[in-house]
Amino acid sequence: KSFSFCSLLLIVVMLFSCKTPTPKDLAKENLIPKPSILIATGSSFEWNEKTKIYVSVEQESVQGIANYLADFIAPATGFKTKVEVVNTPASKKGIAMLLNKELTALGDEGYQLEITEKRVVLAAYQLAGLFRGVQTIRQLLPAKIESKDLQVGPWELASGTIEDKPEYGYRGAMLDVVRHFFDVDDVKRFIDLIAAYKMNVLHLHLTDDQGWRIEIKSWPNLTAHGGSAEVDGGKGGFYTQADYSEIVKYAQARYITVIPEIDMPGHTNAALASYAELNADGKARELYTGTDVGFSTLDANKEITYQFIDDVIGELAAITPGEYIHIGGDESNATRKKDYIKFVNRVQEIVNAHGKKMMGWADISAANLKENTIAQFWHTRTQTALDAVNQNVKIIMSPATRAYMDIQYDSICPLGLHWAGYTEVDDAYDWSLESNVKGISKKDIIGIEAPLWTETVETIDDIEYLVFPRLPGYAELGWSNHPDKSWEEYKVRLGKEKSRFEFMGINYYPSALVPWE
Ligand code: TNX
Repeated sequence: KSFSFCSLLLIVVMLFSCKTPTPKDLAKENLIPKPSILIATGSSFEWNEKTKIYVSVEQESVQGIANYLADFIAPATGFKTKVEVVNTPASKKGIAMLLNKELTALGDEGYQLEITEKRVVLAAYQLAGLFRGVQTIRQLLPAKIESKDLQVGPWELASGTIEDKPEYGYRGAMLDVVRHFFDVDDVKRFIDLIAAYKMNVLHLHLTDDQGWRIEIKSWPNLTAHGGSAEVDGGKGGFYTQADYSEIVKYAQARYITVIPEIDMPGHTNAALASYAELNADGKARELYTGTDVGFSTLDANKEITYQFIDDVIGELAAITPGEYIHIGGDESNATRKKDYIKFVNRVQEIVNAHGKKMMGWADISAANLKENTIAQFWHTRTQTALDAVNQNVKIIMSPATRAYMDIQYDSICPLGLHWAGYTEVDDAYDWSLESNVKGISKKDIIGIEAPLWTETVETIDDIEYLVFPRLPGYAELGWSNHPDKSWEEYKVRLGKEKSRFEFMGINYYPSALVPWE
């Protein structure tokens, strides 16, 4: 009797250990952005409750990303994946995460992913590369991995090799937190959404006519008064410096740089309402809740203006680890041209004096720019970009007719503006950074940014509706370098993202141009 029990046990044990891996085709997996090189080997790796993530004893810094991955898969799988520090992670059965000094060719954000039946080895030259690679692992798992609730597996990754790195070093999105204010949790959600598609910059538009959203300790009325309004009479709001630091830290953990924008000399009504002395006539302006542009200006000929800017930039630079401070500079229609030039030249000095480089909307190319300044092209007036390039200034591409996420998809879109036409999902994808402006070529461009202005956007659901499904396309335009890139091919991959969007809880626009599956 005991013999038959033992043999039964043996058979059960054998059945479990001999379970053959499911055949899977890595080439058929849905990846956005599309990776540079992918070789499929037809089998799979199964992540189960016993799988561990291994990091090297000499690379403690990798643990943060290993923990991020373990935490990420926990809700849907129910697995409590252990992160173990060992001598040779890549020799273990399981998931290995390694930094490799020899992989310089991958740059800061590239990664290598090798998946066999026994193990997954993710290697990169830098931590940011490991983080981007983790997003690939995430997309290789079934879409339900995104669920916050427990799901039934199996959790298999198709086997093969991926070697991947971005074409452009700057891939960002902008959120206007002025026209309508969004709290720290909304911004974190926004960060998570852009991180999933390997973006690396969050540009925060912090000040405008309707509001001032960042605490400046030396000028407290900017937020006390200037922070109290928004478009259509809402109560506004602002980030304390501690809130801002929390956002920066959250972004940093996702290898995303925050670039804060203080828009000037135009788009400054909130500041002009908060401090009478900043106005040319010495009289404080009323708070503004409309959506006009181009009516406000700081006074380029008053010394207090520069004292003010020095204080603001000084406080902001001290809590901003990234290299850049964005000074706006757009639509300064109420500023005389010679004043505008004088103003931008001086603000550039101030930004540099606080150890930062300046970034501005390409309108700033009217001034004398330093070569380390960056110009963000947005307007249909391409001359602004050409003037910047003629000063050896590099360009970020944000053409309003292609990359503005606040532009309506079509004429019946319930949200958004249409001053730059309509931008359906195919228009958002079917262009290239290099060929958008005649006279500007690849060497002049450091990347792409998709801005979301929020005149019509009030909730995180509104944000998601305009951002998705356009954003994955912008991410791919900045990351992938496929000569055969086409909307026809891309739209199929985008359509397959449907269930992932749903498990992520994204309120996306179900464009009729996409074959949603
Ligand atoms: C123009 S784009 C602006 C913003 C508006 C946006 C609306 C730019 C640099 N300035 O002030 O919100 O259009 O699409």
